[in-house]
Amino acid sequence: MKKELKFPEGFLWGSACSSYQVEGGIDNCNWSEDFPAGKACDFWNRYEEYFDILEKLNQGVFRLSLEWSRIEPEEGKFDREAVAHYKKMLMSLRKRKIKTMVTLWHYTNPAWLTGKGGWASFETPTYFRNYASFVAKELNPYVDFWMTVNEPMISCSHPYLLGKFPPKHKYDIIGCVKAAFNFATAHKKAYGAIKEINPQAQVGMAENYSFVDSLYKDPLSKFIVSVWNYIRNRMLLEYTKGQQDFIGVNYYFHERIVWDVKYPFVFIRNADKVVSELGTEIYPKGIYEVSKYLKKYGLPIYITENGIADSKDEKRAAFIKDHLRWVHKAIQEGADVRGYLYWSLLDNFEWADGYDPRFGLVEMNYEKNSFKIRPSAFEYAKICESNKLNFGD
Ligand code: IFM
Repeated sequence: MKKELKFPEGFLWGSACSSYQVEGGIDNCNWSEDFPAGKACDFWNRYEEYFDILEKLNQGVFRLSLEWSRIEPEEGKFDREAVAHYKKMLMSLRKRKIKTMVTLWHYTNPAWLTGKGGWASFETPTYFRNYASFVAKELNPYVDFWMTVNEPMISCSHPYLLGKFPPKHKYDIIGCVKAAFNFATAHKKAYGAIKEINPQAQVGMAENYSFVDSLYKDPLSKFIVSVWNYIRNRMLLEYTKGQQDFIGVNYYFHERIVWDVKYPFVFIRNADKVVSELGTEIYPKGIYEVSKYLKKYGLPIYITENGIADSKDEKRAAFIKDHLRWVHKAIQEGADVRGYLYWSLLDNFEWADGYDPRFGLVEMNYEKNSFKIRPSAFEYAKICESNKLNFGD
């Protein structure tokens, strides 16, 4: 049976990327020594070619990030040429009538900030505010949505507890707590700095929200779910209340709390279910649960990331449609979701996992410096163009 799901008028369709993952030539940041990204997609030079693809795929919004280490390569010294380059990128999107979503910080710090203690230092929010203020003065006319920081909770756990991201500390609980506090403070300061320049600016942050659930329904499991849910999905929002104009949702995870001999860990992300190539469970309904849960904040919601590592492009089209079906249901039930940005436009540098995971609507051939639009991208383009989802075709 055919079924058609219409999205609200003006719903934004697009995709996202971040500077270090695509630009190439960034060698002055906290990642470049341990995890050099090299030339990446050479986005810095080839952005016009990639923006042509956005147009071809009927996308109306694009999310990119600014590289702090390019803009402020030395403490207090701002590079006007770098900002002018970003200005050209944003103007090109504008010319193409594509809305711009700009992230100020997506995992990378200028190298000089590492010497100052990075995100575990209480000075960092002030450095961040200065950077935000400089950038907002220069780029304000070309930005539709500002996002201060990307995935602050992941940026506390992975660098300070799990040792996966720089500075690769393990079980540094104090570092982790300090970073959480500093990210929230940095957001608030940057929010204020941008609003000083343009009180009408739309400013938010992108957080990695997870649908937290338990496998068993005993009181202890339920209690752990509520505590973990607070830490994972609420704490930062509560602390920055009144200083977010919209909520940016990056949705990838369904975390179940389990007490079971089969699973030696309390939190599992994959209970023998269908997984992506990175081993994460594919759980489309979670995007609905998260959107419904966030409804209580009374703010517009944008899905600022949702995507799958799928090198053969076998699961991507269904992945997008299945998630959108649940987004649609959340909207029907009152969640104010106003846009969906697929992660990512291009295959790119997936942090500690390097270049193997393939998230792109566009397949990169890094050796040959060439690229090819994947079939799933054209499926997504139909949805972007028609503003609706068809099943049973
Ligand atoms: O590639 C990352 C991105 O930088 C942050 N959110 C999750 C993506 C996929 O793992």
